[in-house]
Amino acid sequence: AELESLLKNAISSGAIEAVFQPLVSASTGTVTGLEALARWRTATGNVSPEIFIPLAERCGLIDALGVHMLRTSIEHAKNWPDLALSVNVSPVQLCNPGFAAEVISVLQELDFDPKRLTLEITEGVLMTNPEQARRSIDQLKRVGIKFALDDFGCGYASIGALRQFGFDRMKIDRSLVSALDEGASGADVLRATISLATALQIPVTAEGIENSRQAAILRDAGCDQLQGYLIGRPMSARDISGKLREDA
Ligand code: G
Ligand code: G
Ligand code: NA
Ligand code: MN
Repeated sequence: AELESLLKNAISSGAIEAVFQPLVSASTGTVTGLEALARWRTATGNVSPEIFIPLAERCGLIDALGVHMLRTSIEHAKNWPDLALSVNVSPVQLCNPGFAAEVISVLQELDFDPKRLTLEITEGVLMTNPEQARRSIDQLKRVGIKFALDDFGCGYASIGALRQFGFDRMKIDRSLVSALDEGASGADVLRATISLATALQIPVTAEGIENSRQAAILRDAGCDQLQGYLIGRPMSARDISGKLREDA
């Protein structure tokens, strides 16, 4: 209960910040987008999103946290006009009937092109509340927002769901990527997954790339976008601006 009121305070006071992790073109290595990730820094240390996101979901704070993350990351992204922005959305938010209208009004208020925005969602919501998920996704796709199916391969998401819900991109979970270091079958599973997505004309991002051998396998297997510590860690907005200047 105490953590809950601290979280509520952190959201309203702006103590929850966005960091940004680069998404690069697999063929050229150019940064084409950034994924916003939430960070909560307190006087006594950082609280992991693995703790405070589920907490926010349980205690009814995820809508406020989600809108805060959308706003702050868009405000920063206005400094990087050539890049796409990806924001994570909790299944709980997507099931809220007011979600789509709220996202659209934030974009209008901040004058941000919806075509630059990708919302990353995990598969859970597609099973628990498919009707509401579809309504939200359809409404947001109509204004030009894109959707990525996050953490693909670590749960039950089917290739069918990719097509059914109109996903624009698939993100391969980092557990599948790290399996490349553990034996030959890892690469076969990845190649099969990527070729199914490619057959549906859905581009694939691989996340969690930590070494150049993984990057080479994924590039050869047809991923068009790469992400991970090898390419860039999540960084403050200031560090991202510095990196972009270096790359230019
Ligand atoms: O940033 P990190 O890799 O520590 O994130 C841990 C988990 O928290 C990941 O599953 C990530 O998707 C999730 N997460 C991070 N930031 C956000 C956010 O702004 N919104 C939601 N819903 N999840 C987030
Ligand atoms: O669930 P989602 O894919 O949004 O989670 C992103 C999380 O993965 C973030 O917490 C981020 O810090 C972490 N992450 C990003 N790249 C790497 C990586 O190369 N290796 C590991 N271990 N974690 C990563
Ligand atoms: Na994500
Ligand atoms: Mn992911």
